Amino acid sequence: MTEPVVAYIGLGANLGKPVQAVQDAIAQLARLPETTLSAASSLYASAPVDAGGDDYVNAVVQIETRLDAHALLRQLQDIEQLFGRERPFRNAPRTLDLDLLLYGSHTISHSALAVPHPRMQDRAFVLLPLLELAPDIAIPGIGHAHAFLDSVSDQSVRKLTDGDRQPAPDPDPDCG
Ligand code: PH2
Ligand code: MG
Ligand code: MG
Repeated sequence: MTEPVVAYIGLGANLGKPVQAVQDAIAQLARLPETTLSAASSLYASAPVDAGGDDYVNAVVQIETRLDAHALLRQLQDIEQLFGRERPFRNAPRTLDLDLLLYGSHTISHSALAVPHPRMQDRAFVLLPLLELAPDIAIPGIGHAHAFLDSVSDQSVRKLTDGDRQPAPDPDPDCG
């Protein structure tokens, strides 16, 4: 039996109900075969980068998996389909995007799969949740993730709180 590999998956959504989609997708990732979900970051709201549409909800999860990288990618694409993902044009708004960011310390350069995910070090919506889970993580061939924080500090990303996720409660009738 092969040793499990620690991998990181980026989640993003900005169509439909993005908070619900990201939460439900994390539950789906926890059910992947030959895989354990070991950690999930907070949810973040982020302005679209190189894309249009509404703000995104983003998160990162850490898994330990015995799936090889291509089998894992197929599983991620199946989950995207389950959430009604359509691809009308590049970086179109999406109900759910699951990106394989890191697969152990592997580098993969294949027409269907590039790992580490290209441009991940340029995106605050990836770096912040990733560093929440793994403050010392290095991006193979690129460098320590935290070294790129300064260069993305102009990107708008904020951690979601419980208040962002639930409808506001009814006003208290006793308060005036
Ligand atoms: N994903 C993209 C393009 N731009 N911007 C934000 N804020 N979050 C994303 O997940 C995102 C994006 C392509 O996958
Ligand atoms: Mg993406
Ligand atoms: Mg993608």
